[in-house]
Amino acid sequence: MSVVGFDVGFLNCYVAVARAGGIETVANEYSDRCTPACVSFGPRNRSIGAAAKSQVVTNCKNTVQGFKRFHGRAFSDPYIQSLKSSLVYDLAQMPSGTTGIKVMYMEEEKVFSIEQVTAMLLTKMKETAEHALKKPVADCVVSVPCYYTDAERRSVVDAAQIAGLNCLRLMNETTAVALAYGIYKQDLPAPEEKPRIVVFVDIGHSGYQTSVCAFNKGKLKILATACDPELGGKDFDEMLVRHFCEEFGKKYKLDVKTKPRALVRLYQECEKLKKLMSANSSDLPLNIECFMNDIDVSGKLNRGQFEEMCADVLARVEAPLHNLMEQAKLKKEDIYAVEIVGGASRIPSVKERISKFFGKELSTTLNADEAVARGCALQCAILSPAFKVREFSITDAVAYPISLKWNSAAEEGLSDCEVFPKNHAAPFSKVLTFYRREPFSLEAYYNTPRELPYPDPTIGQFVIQKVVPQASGESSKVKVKVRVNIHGIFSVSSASLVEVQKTEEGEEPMDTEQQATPEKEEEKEETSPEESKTEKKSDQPPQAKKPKVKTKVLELPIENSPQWELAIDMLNLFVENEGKMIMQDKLEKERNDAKNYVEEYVYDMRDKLHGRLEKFVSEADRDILSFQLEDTENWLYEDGEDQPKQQYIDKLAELKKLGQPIQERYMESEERPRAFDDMGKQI
Ligand code: ATP
Ligand code: K
Ligand code: MG
Repeated sequence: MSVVGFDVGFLNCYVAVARAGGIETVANEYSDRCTPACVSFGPRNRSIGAAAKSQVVTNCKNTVQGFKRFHGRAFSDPYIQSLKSSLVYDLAQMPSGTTGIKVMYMEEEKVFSIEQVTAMLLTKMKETAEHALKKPVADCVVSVPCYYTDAERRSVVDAAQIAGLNCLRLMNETTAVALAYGIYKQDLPAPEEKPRIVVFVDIGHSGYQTSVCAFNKGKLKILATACDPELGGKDFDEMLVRHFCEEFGKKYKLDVKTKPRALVRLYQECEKLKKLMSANSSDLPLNIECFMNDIDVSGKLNRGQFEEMCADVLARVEAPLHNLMEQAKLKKEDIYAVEIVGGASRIPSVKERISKFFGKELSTTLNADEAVARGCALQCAILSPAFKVREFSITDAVAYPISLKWNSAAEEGLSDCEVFPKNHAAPFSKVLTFYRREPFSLEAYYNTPRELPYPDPTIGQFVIQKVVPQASGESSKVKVKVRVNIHGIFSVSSASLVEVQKTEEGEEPMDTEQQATPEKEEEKEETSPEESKTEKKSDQPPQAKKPKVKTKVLELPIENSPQWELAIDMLNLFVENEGKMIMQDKLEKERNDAKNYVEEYVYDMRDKLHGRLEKFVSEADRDILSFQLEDTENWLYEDGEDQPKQQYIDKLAELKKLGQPIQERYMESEERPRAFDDMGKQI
């Protein structure tokens, strides 16, 4: 059992783990707690995270960033098509119609699905967690934006599986933040008291999420969420890039947009400048050497000018806040605190807007970068039977209203019904009743297409199979359980047919009211958001006056076809391929390490031969070894630059054959006087 939380950000990822001391965010191999969401493909291996980010400029066409927004989207999606031209790497269509990326890897052109790319990132984060915990990691909780649709969520669950992870929950980012906020609070109102209402705002690189949450002792409930999936730090970068492209166009006659490499560098410098401006309101410089055509460029900007050019972006901060308060039907006075997280929440003018809207100071009690990962790790700890944490119940909210439609039995065309309205508690199950003689199909869809950050409102098709009439020829009562599960994904989780076996008076049971309206649903809401234990398998408890009915419940198979589902054989293939690529990276690392050992030995021995080893080697032997060291050094820069691992191992052994005896003589002479010393002490 591992207790791990992963914040998979658009730009920055964080890993938090639970250890004896509590929850902590852990650092990667560069001693950095932030791992860039970046994967770079090379002729021999992949680089992931910080190592990949350092190749953004040098290997720009094969280094992918900003792929979080490709999940669960068709390649033909207008959004993907509009993004394509602004990316320095290529996209491609997967056989299933979803989005993939096209790169050169192992000297071949390869297309990877978005699930595979995110899996690569997760592989890296998994290693970071394993290194910290010193044991294998599988169980985890992964964050997703609260505005993610079903298809996007399923795609992330698949990515986790490809990385060999067992994702116990996909957690909405703002809900993770709410948990990180609430679980340690000792002074929350008692369960029967008026809850404490807190607004959470997360503004990252790509998205802007807000939620309003009600806290009582031992529980939290998300009341509403409102988002702008297209507002974040990147939009501010965009404005800066546009500004400097124009300026450099005039000043240096450079067309930056034509050179991907220059553009990537400009983005990097603009992001740095934007961060500096958060702390500094005076004029700040932007200098790039050898920017394009060997020209050095420079410019400057201050915060006032920055805010002016970002006026349109800043104007979008308020709308989701309005929307949030309207949905929750709350007044500003009801809000106890407004907690902000996410990197872009550090921009002074963003903070100002939010603070002004609520008419109060913002709280920054949480770590703006790590709160999401910490919340995920806390959730994982709660779900893990092996870990003891304070009881805390988490009720999330459905992001978009979900409806079902079906062909009515009476052949009156389509019927439909909203099963989960917006902000309905989740996870949650409901039981619907249908009267049918034959198999039937349900289509689930989001009924507010305008709200969706997605052109296709379809969630999926679900066919209830093996439905047959009763022995009497009447329609059968079919109970269908629909669910928004712990990941926030809709499913038809089970279906059963109630078979009437016999009645005491030999009569058919009549439920006239329901028979008259065969398409009417009977909804059974569970009191607890978790799977209900009280649900009865067969209804109609025997009553004295009514004929006695004996029923048998038959489970029915369901054919699930969620939109953009990754086929199981593809998933298995991706799992297998990820394993192969991990192995390839490992081999390549070993090869590089073996090469580095040779290099280190050459430099180390050369120094020592003229230093402390000098007295322990004859002049003739020293000359031979010196010559060999020099020879090896030259080899490393020429033929030896790119050789199989064994070549380096052999080379090192060859050098050691001469070097080792010298070192042994030195060690011996070092040891001898010390041995005498020890003996002296004993006497
Ligand atoms: P998302 O939540 O959209 O998936 P993310 O989690 O990767 O993205 P964060 O790490 O929360 O995003 O934030 C990154 C953004 O915050 C970047 O645009 C970065 O430039 C910006 N940022 C970080 N620090 C500052 C700062 N001091 N001033 C201004 N912007 C900042
Ligand atoms: K992040
Ligand atoms: Mg984030």
